[in-house]
Amino acid sequence: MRIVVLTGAGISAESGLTTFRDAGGLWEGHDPMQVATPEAYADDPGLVQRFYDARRAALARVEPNAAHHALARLEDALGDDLLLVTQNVDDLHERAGSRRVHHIHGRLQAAWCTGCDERHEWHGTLADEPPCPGCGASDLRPDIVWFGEVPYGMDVVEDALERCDLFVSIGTSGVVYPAAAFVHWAAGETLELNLEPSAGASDFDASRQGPATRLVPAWVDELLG
Ligand code: BV8
Repeated sequence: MRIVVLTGAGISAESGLTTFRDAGGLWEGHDPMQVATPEAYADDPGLVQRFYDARRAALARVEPNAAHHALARLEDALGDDLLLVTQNVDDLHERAGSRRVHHIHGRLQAAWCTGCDERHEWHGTLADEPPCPGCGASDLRPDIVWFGEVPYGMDVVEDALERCDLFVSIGTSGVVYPAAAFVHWAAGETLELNLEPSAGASDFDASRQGPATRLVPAWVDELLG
């Protein structure tokens, strides 16, 4: 059975990471629509860099939860028949043991040099304008897909959705595109697992409401028998 799973900020909520919406529309005290854009970065790079430095530092204080671990177990069982796509920029799927994680919105722990275009694993800060390990220029930005920028690997995602038997959306409000359109691209059955019905809940064949740490392990156990 070929499955595509999409996760959003809701799967990391019970690990203690603020979601986009539930934070009362603020991330680390900032309006994400004001901060997660190329214009905001051009306008005030220090503000944007400090915003991401704070979220990157927060990763050290949180752990993956039962939902992340259940998806790692699913990957062990399905191998390449599972494509795990995430909108999240945290590393909790990887730390739970998932090996193939498709970050369509980039990752907090990566830096992108706008000088030489190289990308680097990055666990420290960027607001202090460190030199690029490749070219030495102080042109490193967060390797994050901002609003108005093109998400990563959409061809792979689109292809997997067109061939899947099942598409499962977990912990996402369904307001950010193109991820919110995946339910329409999926060839197979569609299921939403979310704390509350998302904006696109009615487009799914089935939906279950509750915390991800309860819903996801139960769904994986049901699937694997
Ligand atoms: C693109 C990185 C073209 C940043 C992010 C109108 C005007 C302007 C723009 C647009 C527009 N219409 C469409 C657009 C395009 C725009 C967009 O969608 N805007 C929205 C706001 C309308 N999209 C883009 O610009 C994208 N690029 O379109 O390029 C293109 C298209 C196709 C192909 C090629 C090119 C780029 C979007 C990427 C933006 N970057 N992240 C960062 O993280 O700092 S998006 C950002 O929002 C995060 O990724 C975050 O994940 C996401 C919000 O979504 P969710 O993950 O769903 O989080 P949210 O808080 O909203 O929801 C959490 C859910 O969990 C809730 O439903 C809640 O109930 C649930 N939950 C909470 N707790 C739990 C739980 N569920 C289970 N258990 C729990 N315990």
